[in-house]
Amino acid sequence: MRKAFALPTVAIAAAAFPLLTMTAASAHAASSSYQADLSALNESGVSGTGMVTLDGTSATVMIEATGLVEGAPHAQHFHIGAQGACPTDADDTDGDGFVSVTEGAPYYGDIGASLTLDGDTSPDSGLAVDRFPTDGNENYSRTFDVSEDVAAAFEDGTAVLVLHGVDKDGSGTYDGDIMSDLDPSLPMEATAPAACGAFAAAQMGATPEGGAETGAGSTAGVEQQTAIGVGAVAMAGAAAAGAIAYRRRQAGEQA
Ligand SMILES: [Cu+2]
Repeated sequence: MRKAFALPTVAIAAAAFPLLTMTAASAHAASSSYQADLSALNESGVSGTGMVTLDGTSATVMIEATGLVEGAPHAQHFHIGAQGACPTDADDTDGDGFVSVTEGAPYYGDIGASLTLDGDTSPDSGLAVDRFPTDGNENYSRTFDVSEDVAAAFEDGTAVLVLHGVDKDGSGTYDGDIMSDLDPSLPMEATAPAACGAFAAAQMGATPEGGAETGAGSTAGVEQQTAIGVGAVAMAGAAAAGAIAYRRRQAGEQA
């Protein structure tokens, strides 16, 4: 019985070895992936996830979020240059009932990139309300070049995803007497942060599929998956061989 199991053990080791080789190769890939889990601010009820694959300064950005104000533009940015963290509703230091962009800045910093639907993505488009998503349930995807500062912020852990715009009084739109700290012609509801999440390096398995069209890194990911598949088949085969050998041995003993 010991002899029957020895062969499958060798087969499993052989199947596992190419998998380890592929994982090592993937670690040298040019692109890096980052994930931000969004937490609600200003009692927005917003939740979601941001995924970024960075290849040099080319960023492929995917955001899925629910609970945003339907039919109203929500500005969204990479904020950089501070702690790489998010405020909480307790950070309403001026007591006006909102955590404003100004009150959040010590945590997440200034705008590094504007995640618009089209056109310019620089900080200059920070309040380009006609080019931001207006869906209550957002599904954003865009690839564009970010500045060296933004790319560096992802690498050093200070990049933060912030979605703005919250209907705090439940009127169905942005309104109210308190005006924005960014633009006094806009209500505070239009610019106050609705959700925030700090980016952290993502696991290989969490790489967004949308990043697959660019770079050698994603190709390596596909190859790695293939290797896993081959390895799994080989292991299943080895297990089956072991089971057959075991049954034969059992049958031999009973006969
Ligand atoms: Cu912002």
